[in-house]
Amino acid sequence: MMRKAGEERDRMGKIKIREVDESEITRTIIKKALEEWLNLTETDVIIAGAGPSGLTAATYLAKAGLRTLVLERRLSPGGGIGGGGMLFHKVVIQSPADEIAREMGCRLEEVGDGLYTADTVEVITKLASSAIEAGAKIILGVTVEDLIYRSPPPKIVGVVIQWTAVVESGLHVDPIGVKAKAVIDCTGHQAEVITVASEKIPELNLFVQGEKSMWASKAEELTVEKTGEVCEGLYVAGMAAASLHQTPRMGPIFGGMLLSGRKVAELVIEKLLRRQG
Ligand code: 48F
Repeated sequence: MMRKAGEERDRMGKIKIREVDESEITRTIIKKALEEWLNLTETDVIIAGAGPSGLTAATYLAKAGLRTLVLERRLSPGGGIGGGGMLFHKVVIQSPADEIAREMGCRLEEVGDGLYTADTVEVITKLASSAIEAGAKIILGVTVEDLIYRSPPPKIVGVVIQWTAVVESGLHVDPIGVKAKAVIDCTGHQAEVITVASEKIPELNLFVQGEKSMWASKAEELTVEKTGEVCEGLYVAGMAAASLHQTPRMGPIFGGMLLSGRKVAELVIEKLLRRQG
């Protein structure tokens, strides 16, 4: 019988599993989660949304040595990747974003000159594990519901967060604030963080116009072009940039999301690391 190192069996050959006390499990979870949260109350970069743009940005930011926290409302990363195209389990990625996907470990199948496809679950897991291995922290079940700001001149210095379960229950529970040197809205089509900023910080003069109808190529190009700093401390990437700047949607092609995530990471790195020497 194959026996793994450290695996003990009783006389009947049954695997002996370590006994655990319920309170030990509880203590471990609370202690370790709180230890991490205490270190996350003030960080370098907060990314709202763990879709393709957010996960890509997180990988490059963490690789550059910035303390990067990704807050995702749902209980799984991936955003719109999981739905593929109308639930068909494939996404399409075009050059030059295939290089980014490969760098993250995605296996791509070439289906045309410079056009590639990949399985949705593979893209989600590889983007998420790249971000984690680079050192980013992804926390699920947390909704970014507002911003922390200073003025004048207006400057974003953090986010206001709440458990998604609390938001959805409708209970009145005060949220908490987490500070960061840069906040990136990667919340997708709704551009939720920028929308809150436009409603609650009028001096920013922001207006979220909403995306236009589909035009895949133009949309990919413009999403990357419009990715960038919105005001001091606040950045936008992915479909949130399309919503803010009223550029077209592109459907289930993801090259622009990866390029947008990389671009916003480069801008933040430039601002936080290079310009400060
Ligand atoms: O929607 P999503 O995938 O955004 P993206 O990175 O990519 C867009 C594409 O998936 C696709 C497309 C082009 O290929 O059209 O739609 O721009 O990921 C956004 C993530 O943000 C989370 C949401 O659950 C999703 O996983 N999210 C949205 N609002 C919040 C949030 C919020 N307020 N706080 C935390 N997470």
